[in-house]
Amino acid sequence: MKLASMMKKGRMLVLAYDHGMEHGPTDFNDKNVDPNYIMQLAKATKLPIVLQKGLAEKYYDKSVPLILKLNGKTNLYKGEPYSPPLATVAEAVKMKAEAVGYTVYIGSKYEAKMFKEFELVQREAHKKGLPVMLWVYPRGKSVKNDTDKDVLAYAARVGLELGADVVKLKYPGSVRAFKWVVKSAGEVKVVVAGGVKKDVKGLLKQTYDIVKSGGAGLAVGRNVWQYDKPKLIVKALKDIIFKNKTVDEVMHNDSGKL
Ligand code: FBP
Repeated sequence: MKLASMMKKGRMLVLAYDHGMEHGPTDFNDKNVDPNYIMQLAKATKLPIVLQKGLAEKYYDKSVPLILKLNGKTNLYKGEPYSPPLATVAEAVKMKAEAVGYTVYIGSKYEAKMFKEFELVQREAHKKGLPVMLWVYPRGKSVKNDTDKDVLAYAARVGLELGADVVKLKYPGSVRAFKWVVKSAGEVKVVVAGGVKKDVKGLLKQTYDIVKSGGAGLAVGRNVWQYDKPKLIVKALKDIIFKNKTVDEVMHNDSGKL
């Protein structure tokens, strides 16, 4: 499905695969370390995919929408987080990306620098008609709890203030808290990162709660491609996000398989 039509309908499911940069191959196994395997998965499930420039140049085959991630960092340095620009909107346009992705770490010592750099990206992307997905991660020594309801609501609001079209956040743990986060984002769509691999039921329940709270869905990596049967997981997530199915319905439909 085109990214624009997902955004218009207010429901989204996106496959994230920028972990090789953010975490290193430690997240991968023999299969999913191969970007070709992930491209095949995206193609089979028709999911938009998030890639850094290097992977996009070598592996992206235009079979699904591309969200080109324009900045990134490793997790080797443990100081105040800063994510430098690594690719441009012009490159995203050249690669026929349907959106660009960017991370800002609010609360970091380098917040102001990242805001300034993002401002240029946001303006250029909108000039070219590309929506912007903003990873807004509260992080750094000033941030005591990055899943606190008020901290995440602040992150959502910052995304709105900065001109993002979609914000990607962590989940605060409850429907009540997430409703406030979504409300704080105004018209900006809110998607949630999957985080470390969960048990299937936990993942589906959280996804159901996200949608119930007014969230758009997920931009998910490990909780899809670390499973043995990622296509079944995607089908279940799609049923919840796009077809409003319940966890029980989804588990029942695919009982024994998931
Ligand atoms: P997951 O669904 O695997 O959590 O991926 C979401 C994501 O935002 C990726 O796009 C990114 O690589 C990673 O998480 C960053 O994780 P963090 O900075 O929290 O370690």
